[in-house]
Amino acid sequence: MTLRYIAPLVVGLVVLTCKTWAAVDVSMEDRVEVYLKNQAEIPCIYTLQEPALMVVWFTKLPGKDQSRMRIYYYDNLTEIIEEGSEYTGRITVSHSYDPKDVRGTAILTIDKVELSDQREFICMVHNVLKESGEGHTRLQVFKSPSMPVIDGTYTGISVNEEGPSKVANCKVDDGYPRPNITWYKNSFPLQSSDGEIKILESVTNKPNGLLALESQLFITVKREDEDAVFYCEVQYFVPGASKMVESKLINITVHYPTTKLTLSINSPERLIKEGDTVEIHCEGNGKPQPIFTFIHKGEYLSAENEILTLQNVNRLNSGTYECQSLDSISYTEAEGSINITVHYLDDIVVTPEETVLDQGKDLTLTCNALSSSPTNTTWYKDNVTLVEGHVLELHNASYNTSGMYRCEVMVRYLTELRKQKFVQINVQGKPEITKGIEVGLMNKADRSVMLTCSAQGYPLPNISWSLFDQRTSIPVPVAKVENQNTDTGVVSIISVKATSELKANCRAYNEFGEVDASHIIKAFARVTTTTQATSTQATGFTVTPKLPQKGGSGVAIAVIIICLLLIAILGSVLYFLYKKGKLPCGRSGKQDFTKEKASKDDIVMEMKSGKSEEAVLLQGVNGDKKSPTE
Ligand SMILES: *[C@@H]1O[C@H](CO)[C@@H](O)[C@H](O)[C@H]1NC(C)=O
Ligand SMILES: *[C@@H]1O[C@H](CO)[C@@H](O)[C@H](O)[C@H]1NC(C)=O
Ligand SMILES: *[C@@H]1O[C@H](CO)[C@@H](O)[C@H](O)[C@H]1NC(C)=O
Ligand SMILES: CC(=O)N[C@H]1CO[C@H](CO)[C@@H](O)[C@@H]1O
Repeated sequence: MTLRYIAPLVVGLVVLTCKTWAAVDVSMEDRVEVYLKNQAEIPCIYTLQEPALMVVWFTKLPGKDQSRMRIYYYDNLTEIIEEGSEYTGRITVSHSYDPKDVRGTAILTIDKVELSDQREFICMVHNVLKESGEGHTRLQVFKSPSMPVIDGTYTGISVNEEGPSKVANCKVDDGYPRPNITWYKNSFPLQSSDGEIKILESVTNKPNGLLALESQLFITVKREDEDAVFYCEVQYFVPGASKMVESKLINITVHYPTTKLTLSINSPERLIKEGDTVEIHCEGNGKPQPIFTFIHKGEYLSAENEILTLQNVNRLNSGTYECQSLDSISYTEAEGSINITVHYLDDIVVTPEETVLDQGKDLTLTCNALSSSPTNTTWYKDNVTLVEGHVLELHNASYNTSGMYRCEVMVRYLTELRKQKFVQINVQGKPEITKGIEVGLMNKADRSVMLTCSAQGYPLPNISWSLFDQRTSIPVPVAKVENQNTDTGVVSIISVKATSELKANCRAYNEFGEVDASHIIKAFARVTTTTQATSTQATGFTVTPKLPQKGGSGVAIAVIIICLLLIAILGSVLYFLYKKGKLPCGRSGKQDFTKEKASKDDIVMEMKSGKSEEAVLLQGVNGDKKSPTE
């Protein structure tokens, strides 16, 4: 006997000694348990003074007649295993006798136990006096079932179903004897109860004698069952024990009607402005989601079921949006709504529209734009903030007050929503010449200079030029005039050839009056090729102070130093001659000398000006070429 078979034989069995008041005392186990296809051993123990004369094993046939069939015979001479029985070739009996204990044992071993072996086995023992005694053991066969297979109802079970609905199905196969199936919901076992829970079981006897068991669970589904966990557990007997196995866990889909609708906007943290795209979501508290309908101002809107998309909204899209639903099973109606405000900012209106004012006058400008929400208004001029608020007050208007003003309106909590408007303010009055006549650089090639006259005023002044020869007072024709309008005035430019001393006059006028400025243009030195340095020096002294030649003063200083040296040499020669008494001493001689010196210089003319801003002849010598006008 291997250990494997001892265990089921011994464990958990009630061992009954079959004490019949027979001549031979035989004891057997009441029941022997064994797995299908395994080997079963059935011991038969007798008490005799000598080994048994004869041992016979019978089986009791199933059925009513309870008739016995001999399967084995033994005496001290022969051992017979009955031919033609289902045990032929499958059974052996081992005999032993222990004289000390006066006890003998005959063990029946059955190979490859079948379900049909589950029956009673009888052992009959004869003593030498041919008296007998017998015992019997029932052989019990076991087969563990397959793992339980669970299947839930995934299509969705409505809480509105009348009575219990099928929730799950649990199957086990090939077990023996009949296993039990127990259902669990959230770890609590379920039992059939009136109306709430129904469990249907069906057992199938298979041709091989094994059993298949199927259990169906029906419950009256409630809403909270959508979170419940279901499983089945199989209990079955094995030799000497009972075991249980759980199926995997399942959830079920519960359907319940929508009673409440919740509406939301795709980005609720942002305010909605005109031009935005808005998505309104409608969600029911039921399952599955019902069919939704959206209504705004009494009109049905087309939506992609739970989402209503509003493209490029405007202020007319503001208001209450209703969502309605109808449950297709329970016909439960539900309703919800949401309010939407589409913010807007209209075009800016600036008052007064007339923005021409007289010098010295005051003007109050207001800037407003209709909006759905509080706004911030700011006035700017040349990108400098003037005032934060609707009202811009201009006092004591001057030409500096003229210019382009900008008003910006911004929705306070929605800064992307902003608009601006430009306003040109014109201060009207008599023209003003801003800088007098400005003289440009000399063009060496043709000795021309540009004269610029800038005037401000409104209406924009006209500028007219006139030129006169300073000596002869004969008018000189004015060549090309170039006028440019600025924000607040006019700039007029002419080009003159300064071949003789000229007087230029610039007159600015409009309907409020006129103003003049004049300027003396000195003649320019002619540029000669032979005495470059001298002529340049002369130019430096005589031409307008804007002469560009940087080297002029250096050359002039060098020339003066040379002259002074010549004078010193001449002086010493004269002094020598005077000491020698060769020359008469008198002022006339020196004067002659200086006249001669002056005539040597190639000076054509010297500028004279009635105005203080004119260049002074000898300024260049002191290294300060700049005139006060610069
Ligand atoms: C199955 O259930 C029955 C009745 O409750 C019980 O007598 C039997 O022992 C159970 N079987 C198993 C294998 O647990
Ligand atoms: C207005 O401005 C002018 C010059 O800009 C100034 O002379 C005058 O005092 C100002 N008047 C007032 C009332 O400020
Ligand atoms: C300025 O000149 C324009 C044409 O050049 C003329 O139409 C306008 O009347 C003049 N304005 C005045 C104030 O003379
Ligand atoms: C060896 C042995 O025990 N032989 C016995 C077999 O049984 C007969 C009676 O049936 C006896 O006489 C033998 O002694």
